[in-house]
Amino acid sequence: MSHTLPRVQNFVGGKPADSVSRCWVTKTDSATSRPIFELPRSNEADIDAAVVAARQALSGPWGAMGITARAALLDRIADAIAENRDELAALESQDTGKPIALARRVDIARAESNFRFFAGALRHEERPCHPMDGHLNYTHRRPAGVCGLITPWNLPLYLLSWKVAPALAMGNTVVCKPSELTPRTASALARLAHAAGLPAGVLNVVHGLGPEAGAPLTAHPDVDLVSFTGGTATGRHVAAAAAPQFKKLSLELGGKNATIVFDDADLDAAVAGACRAAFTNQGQICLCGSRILVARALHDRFVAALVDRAAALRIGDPADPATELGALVSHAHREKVEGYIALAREEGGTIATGGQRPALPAPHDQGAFLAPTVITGLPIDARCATEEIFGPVVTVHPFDTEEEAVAMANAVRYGLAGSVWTRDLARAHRVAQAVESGMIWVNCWLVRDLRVPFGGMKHSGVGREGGRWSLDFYSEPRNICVAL
Ligand code: TXE
Repeated sequence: MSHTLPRVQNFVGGKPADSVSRCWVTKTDSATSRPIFELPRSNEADIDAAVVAARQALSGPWGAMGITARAALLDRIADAIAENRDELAALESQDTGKPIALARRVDIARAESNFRFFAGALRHEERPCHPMDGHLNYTHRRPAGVCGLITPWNLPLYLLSWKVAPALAMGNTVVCKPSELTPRTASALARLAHAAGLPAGVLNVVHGLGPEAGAPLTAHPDVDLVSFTGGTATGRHVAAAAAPQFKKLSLELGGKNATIVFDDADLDAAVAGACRAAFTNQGQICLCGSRILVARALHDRFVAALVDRAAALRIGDPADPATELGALVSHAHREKVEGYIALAREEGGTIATGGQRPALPAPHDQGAFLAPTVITGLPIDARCATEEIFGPVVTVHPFDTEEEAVAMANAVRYGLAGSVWTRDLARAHRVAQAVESGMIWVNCWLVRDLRVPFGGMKHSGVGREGGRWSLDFYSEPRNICVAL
């Protein structure tokens, strides 16, 4: 039977390729419910071919390329992303349902700066030297080898480039398995990187479903390193597959991050920050502040102001540059999020705003949209207040003391991020240090410097990436000791 939808291809050994199975998965535009393209349903055989290509490329011209040439190549990839910004933003917006303005401002801009940053990091890196009496130690780096990079659908090119750029900077080769929901910018990156001069086999992309294409990549005996960003449940499978083979492993998993607002906070700034933290990217960012803890004296005023702000967000066509909130990534994901809203009602919560599908004109009346939702009155240990919902839903809880706020923030299995809003400098530091999370913002949210460590505690992940942490992770730092 002939097909009518465009087809995305894998990219293996420097060339586009169909999957060995010749089977396809249909991708639906979540903002309209229309099928838009097909992607390869790859399996173990495709992963194997990509790993073979990546292993061979390690010893080809890529292996002989020095730091200066590699850094220049990363800069050329950044240039190519910048030159193709509009096309990439349009693909990302349609694949994810996110507003085009967000895709341009955040996703594609950040993908460019990931390559730019690691080009600079490579050029300016200082390596330790430990002199002894009569001996000299110095640190030498080898590439980790073939890297398996598995990425999710919420920030597709942003998160993929966060892994690919440092992996290439350190001289590795990579096999990428992007999310089956958002494959197109990964294929575009492979094409642009090769046009920029990346040798064949260095960057391979294999599309397909997690258990069929992701699982064989994590378990492949010739893959030296696995970097995974995704849900905590999948992260457990990835860890179980990688651990017996002693692969280097980095896991960036879910979060249930607290936004803590004290009674001395600048209310307007705190409400604006909490609203951004709750609803950016339809609440589908692992760093989103999905639980707001507010000093009791401020609670009612805070909720009223948050409700006004949330209800005013412009929701609709992701391709409209004025849109602030787009569609969720899929209809199945919206059902999951709606299930939590129903559960919140059962758990005794009050829906202060949202909770329903917005009325939109065709074709977006068929899309997976959901109004930004603020829930109050839930116990802090309710499932909606402790499990990752990953949608435009936030719960608000009052607290009485600083100690109680910290205890509430820490009473979840996650430990990724959070924010503290107060004018009391000493308290800001105390609380930031007491909250169990990899990252804390004080009077701001999602301000990112690419040099700082990024990663989670508890069930939010294992390891750190960013700046020198990425350089360490994507290489084998070795000590060489010389008798003088
Ligand atoms: O992600 P998965 P899903 C959370 C969020 C969301 C939940 C599930 O709560 O509701 O996870 O989302 C690949 N071996 N986050 O199911 O499954 C998969 O193909 C190897 C938080 O969409 O984690 C995709 O490429 N790989 C998160 C990638 O893993 C497997 C972002 C992520 O998909 C695999 C996304 C397997 N067995 C969701 N199964 C964050 N930390 O930002 C699937 N995959």
